[in-house]
Amino acid sequence: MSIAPELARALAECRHLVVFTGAGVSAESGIPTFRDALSGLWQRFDPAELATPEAFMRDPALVWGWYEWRRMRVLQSAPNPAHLAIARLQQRLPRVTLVTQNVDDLHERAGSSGVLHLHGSLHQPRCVDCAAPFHDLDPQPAEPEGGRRLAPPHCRACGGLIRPGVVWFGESLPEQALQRAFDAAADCDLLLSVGTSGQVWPAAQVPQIARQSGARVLHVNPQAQALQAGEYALVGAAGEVLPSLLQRAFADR
Ligand code: BV8
Ligand code: ZN
Repeated sequence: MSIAPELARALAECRHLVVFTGAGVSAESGIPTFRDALSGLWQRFDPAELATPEAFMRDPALVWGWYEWRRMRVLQSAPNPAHLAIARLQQRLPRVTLVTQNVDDLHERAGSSGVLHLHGSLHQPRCVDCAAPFHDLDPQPAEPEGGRRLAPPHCRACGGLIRPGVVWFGESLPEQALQRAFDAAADCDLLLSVGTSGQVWPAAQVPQIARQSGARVLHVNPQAQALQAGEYALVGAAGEVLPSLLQRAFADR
């Protein structure tokens, strides 16, 4: 992968970097993305069917089974070189704000800190009724018997149903995380967008705000995409591209 020198220099000399990640950054950890034609989870389920509060209230066992299956996949996976390169950026640069759409904890397990989760986390289930956090998740969730059904547990405090700690379609994003992501995008001089199709709102506004505020936006994605002024792309898998980019940027530092 040949990295344009000016992009490597822009990274090395960056005052405030925003890293904005989507499901693609976890792809090389073996976690299917939502929209990849072959393996995407979206391919297997109709999003309108499962990732909504209505679906959960209509069929809690179907939705809870899907999330437990995904949590099992995450527990069985490990951070890949893309997550590790991003954690290294946090150590090398003066200021890095890491914003993710992902609900896995692979950035944290790679050593990143202060991760802004715009869509919540698989590891923070809570009560539908009293919102109490639920701490008794099975550390080794089994593959739900017979497909995807698994009855959710009940809240220890009020007996309500436990739901996944993610933001479903139609639900608003955590206000503080979203505002901090927008503020960082407006302040940064470079935004690294890794592994996202940019189809989900309002998260998709983060790179837009950066570009409109005069920052350069560098996309890392195996799919080429149309670029606007101030946007650049390194077309390839994040687990290969990011280590090369860091190597080039910090080789003589
Ligand atoms: C809200 C948690 C309202 C759950 C998720 C029309 C216009 C604007 C908005 C809307 C609209 N119609 C509907 C909406 C609203 C809706 C929305 O955006 N819909 C989309 C589909 C159009 N948004 C919402 O509902 C949001 N809430 O708007 O609330 C409101 C307002 C006020 C008050 C109350 C309510 C909530 C959205 C959050 C949904 N939850 N996740 C779960 O995980 O199950 S979104 C889900 O998609 C995941 O979080 C995922 O991260 C996210 C985005 O997908 P990507 O991460 O980009 O993943 P994707 O598969 O799409 O792409 C992967 C990319 O990686 C690809 O480009 C691929 O090429 C690349 N890749 C593959 N391999 C690699 C790679 N890249 C690098 N390396 C590799 N190896
Ligand atoms: Zn409760």
